[in-house]
Amino acid sequence: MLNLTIFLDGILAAGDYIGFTFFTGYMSMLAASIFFLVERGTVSDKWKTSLLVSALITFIAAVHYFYMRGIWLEFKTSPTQFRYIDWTLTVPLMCIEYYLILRPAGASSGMLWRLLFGSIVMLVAGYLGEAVFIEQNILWGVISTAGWALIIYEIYMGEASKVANASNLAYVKTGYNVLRWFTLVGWAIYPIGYMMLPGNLLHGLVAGVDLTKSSPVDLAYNIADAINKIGFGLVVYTIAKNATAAEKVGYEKATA
Ligand SMILES: *C/C=C(C)/C=C/C=C(C)/C=C/C1=C(C)CCCC1(C)C
Repeated sequence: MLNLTIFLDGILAAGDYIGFTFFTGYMSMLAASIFFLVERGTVSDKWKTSLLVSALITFIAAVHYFYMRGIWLEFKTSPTQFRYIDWTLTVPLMCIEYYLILRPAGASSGMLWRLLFGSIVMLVAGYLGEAVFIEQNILWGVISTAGWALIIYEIYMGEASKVANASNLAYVKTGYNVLRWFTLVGWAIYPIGYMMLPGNLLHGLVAGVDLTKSSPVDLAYNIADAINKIGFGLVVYTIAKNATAAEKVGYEKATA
């Protein structure tokens, strides 16, 4: 029954703007996946895995958005389980993306494990606050933020930032700086959305919203996902393109 309704969920009402963002999220993730996969053929061998990972991130999101869109249309509830399954797969892939970019410059696997550890704390605590211990969502939000802080520490002050700074490749440095800006500023949209949950600090801002028809939290998450998954992938793509062009003219040799 549920399977059927997810496919045949029917009507997107004119005023259902949250529904709109689920549809555009789905379609843009799918389009981005095709883009990264096709463009993968235009970068040098070293960068093909990075573009594949970008495509996997948006593709995994596209599949989850397909289901989340159906759940939203049918039941007008937040698809929290699918949301967190998606994040549990895609956020670690973003950590791997950092590792792939910094590995040639000397990043250790310890850096990758620290990023993964921070991600797990962030996502497990977020899920507990949003779906299990809803009454304590502030406490779990604080724990989750500590996990995010570990990631921020690693990429701004830890080994990752030292390795990037020491790299003599301009496109790696510039690209890395943009990527970590996504993780600091783009990712901040998620906790802001979370704080609009009932009982949390920013709920007052959306207190007048009818939660049986709309969901400010999902709106924030959908916007954030589009920025952080597609935008992040495009930065990786730009690094790969610049690197490929530089390799062609032997720039690496000249600056080594
Ligand atoms: C593609 C999905 C991404 C990049 C998801 C990122 C999610 C976060 C940065 C979530 C962070 C949260 C906090 C920092 C505190 C409140 C709970 C969360 C899980 C929303």
